Amino acid sequence: MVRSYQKSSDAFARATDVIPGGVNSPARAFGAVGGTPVFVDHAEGAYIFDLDGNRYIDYIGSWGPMILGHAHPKVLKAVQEAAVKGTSFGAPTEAETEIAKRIIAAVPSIEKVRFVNSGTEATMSAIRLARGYTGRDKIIKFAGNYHGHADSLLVAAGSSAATLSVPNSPGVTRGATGDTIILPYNDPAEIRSIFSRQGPEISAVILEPVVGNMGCVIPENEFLQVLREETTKAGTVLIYDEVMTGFRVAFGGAQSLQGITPDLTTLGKIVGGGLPAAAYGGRAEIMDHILPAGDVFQAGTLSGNPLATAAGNAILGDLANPAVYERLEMLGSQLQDGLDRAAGKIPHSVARVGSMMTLFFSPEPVTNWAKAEQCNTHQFARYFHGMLQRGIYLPCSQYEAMFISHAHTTEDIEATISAAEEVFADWD
Ligand code: KE4
Repeated sequence: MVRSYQKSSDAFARATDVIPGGVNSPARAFGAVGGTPVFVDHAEGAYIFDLDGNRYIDYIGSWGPMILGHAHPKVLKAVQEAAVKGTSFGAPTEAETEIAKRIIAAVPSIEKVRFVNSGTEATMSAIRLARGYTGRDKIIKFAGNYHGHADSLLVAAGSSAATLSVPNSPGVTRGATGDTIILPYNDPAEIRSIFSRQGPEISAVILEPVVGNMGCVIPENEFLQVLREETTKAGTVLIYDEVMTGFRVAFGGAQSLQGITPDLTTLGKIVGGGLPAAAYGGRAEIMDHILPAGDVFQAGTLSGNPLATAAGNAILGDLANPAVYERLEMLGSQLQDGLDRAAGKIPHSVARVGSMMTLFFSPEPVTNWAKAEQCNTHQFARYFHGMLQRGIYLPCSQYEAMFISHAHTTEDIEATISAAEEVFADWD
């Protein structure tokens, strides 16, 4: 059955008249795979339904938040009960204290936490805090890691040996990026080298502790150990950007799997249950530098708003059950094995941590951005559309992770594997 996308195509044409590119975030625009995005009518559990009535097994999950599945009854009930009491006050509520306590209980490295409205705000604030706390300007990030669109993080490796960076977007000034150093991911020697030369100047290192934004890339243990050792030695703030991995790969985030204690952690996506919410937290001694406890400025009209905290409290309450992550691991392992088998002799690798994973069309395992760039993105686009036609909704880029939710069933996983087998069957 060839699916019709006519209503989505018409909706996209109308959207592009009034919204740049027809979307409110570029990740949604199918730019990397071609074609026009499907417009969603509604979603429930593991499924989304487009305007043309097509049902898809959803592996985007709103790019991470939907770990319990769409329109989860507990989340809906919590939001509805909160909404009738008012949608925003600009004044403190006890729900904010409750969700702060839940996060602190789940992530031992977090002693105090501040809520904001997006992962971008969380990472931008954490970096400002690290700079205010240390009195230093330089920061380190890693090629292929994405931390939102704050100016200082919109950088690409410069012409030098990956130490100078240049803006990678018009509108970002050299002043904004001049203190940002880019290193290759999973390269302990580069960390040792930069810290031997510039350690006392470096305020913070920020990383994705399991990368989602070049596809799922897993850190090597030595890389993490050297990072923690060198940042501790230099008095540099280690920021674990767990916007994607927080409550995703484990209830305590990637840091709980890796035995690393970062100084600050950023969270997002899942903590708002799909509503706009994110957070940054860490050692009280650092966090107490944030206004009004301290003098590092950060503010937000809707930060900690009652709808997002209601949704967040509901979803974190359910995620506190270890059985949730046992099921996600079982489903993830089943899908990884099935996709790996289905891809057969096509050059590929599958990387997975829990319920986030990526099938790379790569000649070798992807451990950093240089290797990720070798992926055959044309093959990915062909795979993406073949799966879409068969009712499987994958992230629309080779450089994004796919997510399984607790609402997915083994039948969904089997259907996904069968679809992949059909897609690959006629590849020469
Ligand atoms: P937001 O500002 O989009 O809430 O969060 C930024 C961010 C920060 N840190 C990490 C590790 C992230 O993955 C993100 C955002 N992730 C992308 C998907 N890879 C969001 C999708 C989008 O931009 O539409």
